[in-house]
Amino acid sequence: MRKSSMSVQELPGATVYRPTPPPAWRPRTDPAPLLPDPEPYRVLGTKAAGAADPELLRRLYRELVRGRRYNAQATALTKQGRLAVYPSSTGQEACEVAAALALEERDWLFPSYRDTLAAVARGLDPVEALTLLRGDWHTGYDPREHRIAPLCTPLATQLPHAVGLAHAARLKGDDVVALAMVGDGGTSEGDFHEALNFAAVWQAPVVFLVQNNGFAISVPLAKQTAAPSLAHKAVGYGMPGRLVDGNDAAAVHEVLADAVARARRGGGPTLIEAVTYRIDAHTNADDATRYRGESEVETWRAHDPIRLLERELTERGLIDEDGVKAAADAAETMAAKLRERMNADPVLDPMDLFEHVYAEQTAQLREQAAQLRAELDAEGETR
Ligand SMILES: Cc1ncc(C[n+]2csc(CCOP(=O)(O)OP(=O)(O)O)c2C)c(N)n1
Repeated sequence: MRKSSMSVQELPGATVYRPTPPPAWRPRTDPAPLLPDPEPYRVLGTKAAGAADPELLRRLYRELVRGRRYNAQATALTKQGRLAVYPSSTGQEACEVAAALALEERDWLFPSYRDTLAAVARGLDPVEALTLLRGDWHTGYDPREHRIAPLCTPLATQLPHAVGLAHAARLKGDDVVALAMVGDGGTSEGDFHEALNFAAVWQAPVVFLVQNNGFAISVPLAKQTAAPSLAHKAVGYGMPGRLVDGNDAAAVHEVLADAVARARRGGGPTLIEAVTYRIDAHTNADDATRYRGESEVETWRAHDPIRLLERELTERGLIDEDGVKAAADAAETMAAKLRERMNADPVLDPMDLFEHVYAEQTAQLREQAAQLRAELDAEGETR
């Protein structure tokens, strides 16, 4: 077929679309202050570290060490059949711990499946935090008591929940902040868009923390987005985007604490991208060697969150060998207790199958429940 040299605008009868802004049009927000810095914000190893609270740094260190041990223990429990699955956050502990410590007790955490450590660092019982991953049918803890939403497996669905809670709290006059955590892959979900859009329109007190750990299972970031950075996505919604070194616990804590304070005083939401790396495979069910090389992992090991913080503490004389040993010993004690408790078989009532699904059971379910009851009773009699 011969190509036409005519452009659309030259076609006879074609309407030429030339949008003309109405006279009152103007950008409602100056985008410049919303833009993230070109480089991730760092504290450790810089002059800014001098201003960091030594007690906070020591606490972050203890939590990072405990968190790494927790990841290793939980992964080992999958191999022993005590856990169905575990998505490790080894390498990402700084994000996990800082997220938990940046919140006040009255605030809410909305974690993803990878954020067990954040929940534990916020004070959740280490065994209760694993209930869902153990294969139990419920969450294992009372979200309202701990102000931790259930660890969320469907990607990004926790984000609109966080916005709804934060907006409702604001309408009620409660100065509660919601911190919602999501992975880089989760930013491609419609729920991410809807949550950020509503959060900005309503100026809801929400902080979105994206842990950019390089991969969504086997999909690297470059195949996930063409955005200059994930933090830049904030500008399109009209909220500030911040870029932080996700392995620098002091920097993540500072950036999160600023965003939480801003949200609490009515300044609206913030999107934070923490640049980090998932050292372990996606879960125990994944083989990461199929999509990334060991040399890449080694590069990131050199930028390890625990090593970075330990170096800072040691160089400034804020921790000595005894302090390092005490943190490791406390982590070992936690792991031993976790092993012991996870090795005990939970007592489950099969009749629970019929609970909490319908307010009023259907006739069919009542019939099935009666049948199971009879079978269990008969089994009990023959034992
Ligand atoms: C709505 C939805 N789609 C797909 C999946 C399957 N899935 C589970 S984890 C995952 C990758 C998510 O990657 P990312 O958001 O970067 O988080 P990470 O696992 O790296 O922490 C996918 C696609 C899911 N859980 N939910």
